[in-house]
Amino acid sequence: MKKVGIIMGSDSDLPIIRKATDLLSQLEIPFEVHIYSAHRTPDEARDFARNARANGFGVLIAAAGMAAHLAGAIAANTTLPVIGIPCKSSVLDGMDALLSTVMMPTGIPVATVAINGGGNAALLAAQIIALTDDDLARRLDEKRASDAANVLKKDTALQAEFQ
Ligand code: RP5
Repeated sequence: MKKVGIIMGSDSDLPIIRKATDLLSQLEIPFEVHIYSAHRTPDEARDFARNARANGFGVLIAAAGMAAHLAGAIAANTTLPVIGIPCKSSVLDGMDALLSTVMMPTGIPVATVAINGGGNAALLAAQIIALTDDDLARRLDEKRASDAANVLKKDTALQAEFQ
């Protein structure tokens, strides 16, 4: 199975990334996690992206906050699909990172998830890997069914409380 590569701009982004790594582990998808910054370590970020396909990755997830150029910089150096996670920082509530990540020029796409959307980034990566992996597709179907059953269980509890 192809690996998912996760890159974050700073270790301060780790709480958001944990939502992704937890789900990837649960779905039995191999992954690597790195701290490379578009601004602080641009050479390492570029080299990781350029070598990612040859190194067995199928999808890359890039998470960064503030002037978040990481996902775009990674996408500029690979034709693997890149999923961007805009991270909320102490000012501007993550709108800075959202716009920096989502507003890519034509030719260099970044599939941007919600601010702090580590969970959906992992699920989207899993869905891309599952295009060529039927066992993973089945695990994704099972998770959907299990998530839906959990919501309906909560609805049943709510009906009991308010009847
Ligand atoms: C970005 O700046 C990082 O992705 C992080 O979200 C933000 C702040 O980084 P630190 O100052 O916490 O290292 O590059």
